[in-house]
Amino acid sequence: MKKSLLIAIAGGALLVTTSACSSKTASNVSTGTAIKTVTVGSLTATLSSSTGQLKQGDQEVMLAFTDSAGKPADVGAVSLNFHMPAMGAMAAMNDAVTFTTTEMPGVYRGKVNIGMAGEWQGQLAYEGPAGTGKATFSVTAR
Ligand SMILES: [Cu+2]
Repeated sequence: MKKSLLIAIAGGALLVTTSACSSKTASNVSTGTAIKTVTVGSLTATLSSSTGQLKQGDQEVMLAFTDSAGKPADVGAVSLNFHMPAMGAMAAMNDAVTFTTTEMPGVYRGKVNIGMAGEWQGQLAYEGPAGTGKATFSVTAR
């Protein structure tokens, strides 16, 4: 009696360990620290980077979409453009992010070259299995 109970516990522990391992693998995409969290359509989009800041120059950012329950949401095609209106003699600037998908549905890896420090308008849009959504937000590059 005692021995079979012990085996059952050991088996259960093994199952728990196995599922913990696979969930760790599935969420192995590091999104770093949030720069900005934006409501877009019925979803929440979180822009993040390793430093938690948008900076001037070349960099990698992450963009993750979650639904109202906090679950990752695969949105299909994503676009994000950083726009700065014309200021005096400086023409308007547009720096678009180039996204690739990751092994995590709803999590995208982006590359962008931010032209200058200052306040930018993020123009975010998606279209796909979660419908369409659009949002704008302000973010300061340092
Ligand atoms: Cu500018």
